[in-house]
Formats: sequence, structure tokens, C-alpha cells
Amino acid sequence: MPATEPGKIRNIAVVGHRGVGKTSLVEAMLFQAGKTNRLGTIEQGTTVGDWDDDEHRRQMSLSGGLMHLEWQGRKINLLDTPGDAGFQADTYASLRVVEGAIVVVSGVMGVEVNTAKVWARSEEYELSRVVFVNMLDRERADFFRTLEAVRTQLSDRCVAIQLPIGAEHELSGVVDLLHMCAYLDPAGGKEGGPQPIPDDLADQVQEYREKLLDAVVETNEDLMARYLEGEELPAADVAAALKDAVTRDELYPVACGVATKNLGSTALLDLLVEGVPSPARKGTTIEFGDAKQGVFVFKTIADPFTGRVSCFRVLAGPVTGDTTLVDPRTHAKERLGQILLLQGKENEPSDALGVGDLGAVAKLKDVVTGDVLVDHEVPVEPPHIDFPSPVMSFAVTPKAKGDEEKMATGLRRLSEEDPTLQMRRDPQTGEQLLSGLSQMQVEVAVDRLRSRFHVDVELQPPRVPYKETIRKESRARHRYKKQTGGRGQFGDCEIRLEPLPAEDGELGYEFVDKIVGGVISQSYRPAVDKGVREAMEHGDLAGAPVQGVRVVLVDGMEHSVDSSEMAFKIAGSLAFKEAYQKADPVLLEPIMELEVTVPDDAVGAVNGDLNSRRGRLQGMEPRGGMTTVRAEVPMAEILTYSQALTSMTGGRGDYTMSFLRYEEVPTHVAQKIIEQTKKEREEAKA
Ligand SMILES: Nc1nc2c(ncn2[C@@H]2O[C@H](COP(=O)(O)OP(=O)(O)OP(=O)(O)O)[C@@H](O)[C@H]2O)c(=O)[nH]1
Ligand SMILES: [Mg+2]
Repeated sequence: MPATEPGKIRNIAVVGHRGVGKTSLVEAMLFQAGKTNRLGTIEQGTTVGDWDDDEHRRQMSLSGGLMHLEWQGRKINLLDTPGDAGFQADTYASLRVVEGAIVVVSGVMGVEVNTAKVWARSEEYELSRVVFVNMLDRERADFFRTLEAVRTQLSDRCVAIQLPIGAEHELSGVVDLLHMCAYLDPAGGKEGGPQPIPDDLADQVQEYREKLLDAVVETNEDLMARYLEGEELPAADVAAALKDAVTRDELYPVACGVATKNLGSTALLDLLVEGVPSPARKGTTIEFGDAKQGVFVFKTIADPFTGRVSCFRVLAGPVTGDTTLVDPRTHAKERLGQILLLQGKENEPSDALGVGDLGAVAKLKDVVTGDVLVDHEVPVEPPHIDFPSPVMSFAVTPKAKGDEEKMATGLRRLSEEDPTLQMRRDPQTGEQLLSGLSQMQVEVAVDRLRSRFHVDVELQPPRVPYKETIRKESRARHRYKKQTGGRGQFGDCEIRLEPLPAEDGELGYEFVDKIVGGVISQSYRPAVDKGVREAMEHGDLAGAPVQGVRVVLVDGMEHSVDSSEMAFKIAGSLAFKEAYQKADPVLLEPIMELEVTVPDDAVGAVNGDLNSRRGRLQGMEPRGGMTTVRAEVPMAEILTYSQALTSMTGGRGDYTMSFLRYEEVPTHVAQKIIEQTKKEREEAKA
């Protein structure tokens, strides 16, 4: 199969809030385009996009899926992305390699937390956008209310390009305002050809057709002139102007339908071809210098059988299986090998892949997500994808002794696949920590360790990353002296501690050398700093790292024979411990920004519960039967929030959270933590 030319490609990411029907919509498009011969469902676990066992079990997308279809002689690459806040790595990476995005919203819920987030990210990357209002068959769904919400909350340049025929249970089709025709509900079968618009909708269709034309001609002078002269504009001309406007981000067409019934697929696919730019027209902002061949790796799949599969966008090419590229990050040469076109979990070989196209190869040696590979080393910055930082950490231990290595390898592979999943060793406890964006993300990783890497691990409850700091100045002097037989030990230093204000919300550390008259030689002073730093790793209150301190070395003494770096390090460390106790030390805890979306009737219970978790309410937004509650809550209080929310809302609630800042722990709470630490320390000693 020869490479598709860039003008004939559409790269589209399907994004939106959790559970709005993105995977179902991709399924409908694949079915309508004849790529599959039946419409798969989430309930039966038969969609192309959600093929993983863990996705079936949880009935949600956990990672991005790459699919493609042909429509009107164009190749449309579709990237289905997860909407859950815990699985956003693929979503953000996918947005980096497309020209366009379909932003799916529920006709019941309208604009939700993650809708706004993916919209902002698309804005940052200047992506062309189409909004798809889905689930119009559901009770309380309302296209016009959702259109208004989209216009006020996302952009007033959103304009309807389709209208529903009927509503809720009586929804029977959609009207395509561009081609002035209707499509009738195929009830899960193939959508039939265009039909005449029902007479009783004539007035409403006229009104919205005018709004659409007004918006389009506004962006095109020539068309505007013809329109004002009363010319009946042909659909092709309107489409061409619309595509220009969409390309330049001046308009966002709003389409609609019912993904699970395959209603609206034809009009949406037509819109992707006619109204959304190809790589030839819009292209990518990823740099590749003067490279003649180049690819950008946006996703890595850790397959225990095939090994590593790298998904990429061709920046310069075409590339073939024989292409050898170099990774400027490692300077290593990589031969691509068989090029693959992915269709969910299936793949088909392809001879070549042209500029702008998306595909995959297996078994690259040392390539990670985010790498740009080029035919010769060019001095370019690989694009930085700003992944969200992990917000919670769990200690993981293998159930069987001796599985540590296997666990570490598995975790490494999983975090290659999802860069927001990170592992590190806790310097305080030596435990292996697994950090992620949500509890579910970490639990899924544990499930995958078992299913893919055959390691059973235990997950300890998450630990709160407390910190300690001081509130006032203090001083201490420590003399470390030992006389045992031969050469002794002697180090003597006096330090002053001062609170160091946070910079950009980050608490830091500063060491200031104020020694006069050389009472301690230059060579021993860094040893004091080193000793202080070591002592600061475990504060006296709860063994948490101490931050936000300036340490001033003011005085000291040395011995011509017995002094050593070691002696000064110990003296520094002990002086710090003494001074620390006198500096009014306090415990700090991370505060999270929480957004909970629940049915209106559960708001009271949720607010009461947040109150009992030391939460501070920041605002409430009712919308279509659901309310979004925003609050600031200490991390320690919401480590196990998902279970509580499920039981309060019967599983109809949803929440996201992100780190906000550190704050002092209230005294009565701090006291308990300090006592608990003391107890643990004594137990450890015993
Ligand atoms: N009634 C109705 N149900 C729908 C429609 N689209 C999707 N659903 C159902 O809504 C649920 C979520 O659909 P998905 O396709 O998994 O949604 P998603 O946006 O891919 O979800 P995540 O990937 O987890 O964010 C499933 O139970 C679907 O069957 C629709 O248009 N109408
Ligand atoms: Mg999905």
C-alpha cells in the first residue's frame, strides 16, 4: 500500500469528559465507514477502541486507541482518548499529533470539568475543533441548552451545523444544515442516505441555517458579498469557507447525534472531510529542522509478547520499514522495521507512511514517548508535553519474596506506557512508591502487573507527603569531640535558623556562610552544610523532610590535628537538631483542589461529608440535574474518597483533584500524627 498524501489525511483526536460516548462515537464512525461489520458496545466489551480486559471490566477507556477509516477518498485517523482524570497522559499526547479534535459533550450534562480542560489544551495547540453533542436520546437531554452552554462556557464561536429531529425518547434523526438534508435514526444499523427535512421543522431549520451562514460569511469577504446580494450559496462554497474558518480557529461547528445508535455518523464524517483541515493545510508545530525523514513518538504500548510498540506521527518522509533514523536524545540508530497501521488491538502491515500520517512500529531499542527521530542529528528541541503531575503515592511490595526485580521491570514498562505513572524509592522508609493521578490509575497498574507481567503485588494505603518547617529564628552550637587512643575527632559550629519564605509556592533551603576570621577553615564549612541537609531529611516532628529554612553558619572552632570533614558534618547535623527544636517547628500537609460532580439530590450529603473531612467549600454549579461542588480539602482526608462517593451517590458521582499548596496542619490533628510517628519509631527500635 503506497503512502497516503498529506492532503488526503485527517488526524482527529476524540476528547471530552469521562463517559460522554467518545469510544462509542469512534465505534459508530468505523461501522458506518465499513471498517467493521457490526456496531460494538461498551456493555458487551465489543468496541474496537476499548479492547483491553481492564477496560472491559471497568467499562471505560484507560488508554488511547489509534484507529483509521476511509471516507470520501480520505484517510481519517481517529485517536480515541480516555476522559477519566486519572488517565490523561494519552489524551494530552494525542492532542499533540492531530490537526483537529472532536470535543464530545453529553446532551444531558453539557460542559463538564474535563471538557473545559481538553478545550484549553486544544486551544494551546491551536487545534481545529468540532463539538459533538451526544446522548440526545437520553432523558433530560437538550441540544439547544447544551449548545448555549458550549457557547457561553467554551467559545461564542461555536455554531450549530446540525439539529436534532425530536428529543429524548422521541429523537428520530438529525438535520445537516450544511447540505440541507436529514438522516433518520438507524437504531444501531447502517445509516441510510440523505432524506428530505421534515416539514414541521422548516422554521427552526431556516433560523439555524441563517445563523450558520451568517457565521461563515462573516469570515469570508467574497462569500459575504454574494450572500448580501441574495445569492443562494452552494453547499460546496459554504463548506470551503467553513473549512478555512475552522482551520484558522475562527469557527467551531457543533454537530449532534446518538453514538450508540449510529445516528449522526454520516454527517459527522462528511464534516471531518469537508470542514476540518488536513496535515497539508494545517500541519504540525513539532520541529524537525532540515531532516528529510523524521517521526515523533507520541505513545508507547508495553506488550509482553510483541515487546514495545511505538506509535508515531510522520514529520518528514515518507518512511518505510527500511528507514533507519537516529534518536538525538540517545544518539542511537534505530531501524524502524515493519510499519503497522493500528486498528485498536489489531494491526495491518503497511509498506510506507507519508508525511502527516499516524502509524506504529514494534521493538525500537531505546525510544520513549516524546522522542523525535530524524535521519540525521538536527539541533531541535523535542516538543514538551506537559503531563499532569502525580497527586498520590502508594507503597507497593511483591507478595512473593524475590519478585522485586520482576515488579520493578513491570512497573518500568507500565510507566513507559503512561508517563503520569511514576515510581521511586521513598528516602524515609526505603519503600517502593508508585505515584499516579488517581487511586484507580494505580489499581489498574497493579492489575496489569498481574495480568501482563505475572507479579502479584500488595498495595499499602497511600502515604501523605507531609513536610515540616519552622516559624521563628533560633540558634544552637554543637561541639563534637572524641578522644579515643590515637587521632581524635573535633568539630564545633554555631548556626542560626531563619524561616525562608516560599518562592512560587515552593519551600526551599539556603545555606549562608558568615564565618569571620577563619575560625573554621574554608574546607570544613561545606561539611556543616552537608550535615544540616542530612538532618533535614527527617524532621523531628513526624520524620518528614524539613523545608523553608535558611541556615546561617555564624561561628565555630577547629582543632589543628583532630578536625575532619566527618566531625564537622556530625557537628552540623546535631547543631541543626538542637536549633530545630527551639525554632517552633510545624507540620505541613498538601491541600488538594477537589471537584465533585453529583446528582442534585446528593449535594447535601456530599457537602456534609466534605465538611467532616476538613474541606472548605469554594463554590457550587448546578447544571442539568447534576451539581459540581468545588472544595479545598487536605489530601490526608480524601485518600479513600472514591469509595465514600460511590456509596453517597449510588455510583453516579465523579470527582477529580489536583495538588494546590502546602498548609500548616491544625494543632489537634498534628498532635495525633506526631504521636503516631513516635509510636512507629519506638516499635521500629524494639
Ligand atoms: N443512551 C446513550 N448512551 C450512550 C451514548 N453514547 C454512549 N453511551 C453509553 O455511555 C457509556 C459511556 O460510553 P463510552 O463510549 O464508553 O464513553 P467514553 O467517552 O468513551 O468514556 P471514557 O473513555 O471512559 O471517558 C456507555 O455505557 C455507552 O453505552 C448515546 O449516545 N446514548
Ligand atoms: Mg472511551
